[in-house]
Amino acid sequence: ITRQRLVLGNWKMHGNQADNATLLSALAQGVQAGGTEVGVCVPFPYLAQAQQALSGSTVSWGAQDVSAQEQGAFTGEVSGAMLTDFACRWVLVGHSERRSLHAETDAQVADKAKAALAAGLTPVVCVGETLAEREADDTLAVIARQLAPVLALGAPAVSRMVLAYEPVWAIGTGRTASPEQAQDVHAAIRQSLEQLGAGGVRVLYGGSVKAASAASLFAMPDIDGGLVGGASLVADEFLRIAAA
Ligand code: G2H
Repeated sequence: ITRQRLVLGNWKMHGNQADNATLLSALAQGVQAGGTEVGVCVPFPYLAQAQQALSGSTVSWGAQDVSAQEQGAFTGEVSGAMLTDFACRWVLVGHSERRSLHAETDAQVADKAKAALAAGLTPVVCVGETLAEREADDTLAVIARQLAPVLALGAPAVSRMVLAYEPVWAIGTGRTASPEQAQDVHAAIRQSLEQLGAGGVRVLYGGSVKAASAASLFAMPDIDGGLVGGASLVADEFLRIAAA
């Protein structure tokens, strides 16, 4: 199977209308059709701006979280249907910052992925171990535990997702996993996807990806692209990562 390369930006809680306008127009102009697929996951208030700036370009957009609920009395939450209302393609679910700072459980992350699919979005399900877990040699067990409720949704559902491996110790720390370290985990994830019958699912690497490190990471056989935080806020850097 050939899996189309994908590079997604995760702006996290950064941006303002003026800076976004510059960044989005640089991306709209800088990404050509036919190569690596490129998208950005922006804060909720800027979805309309992203939609307006990127419509007609080859760059897609999405959000960084979604409610597991369809609608109702859930103050502060945003539903999948609201995201598709802004023509979102992607939504991150289970980013480590959501898991650690908002106590999202593996089961809740799977529920969010399911809700995203039901709304017609592509969930990008993030998994990854902490430094303590890696040092205790628990990496693959942690990834398997995090993925279990997601894989339990079954092959037809999982086939419509993207996964992202983001070692927590590499996030925003400037410390990237080596291509070999990342590949080891990606190979294990790939194996579980194949066992399920969802081998076509793309698995992105995330964690301090920079233009300088992107090419060697993306050269690994089971790394299908990147989920890029800090470096996605600088048009030039992000475009160089997509080109890698
Ligand atoms: C990991 C990544 C994007 P950064 O969180 O999701 O961020 O590239 O800043 O480590």
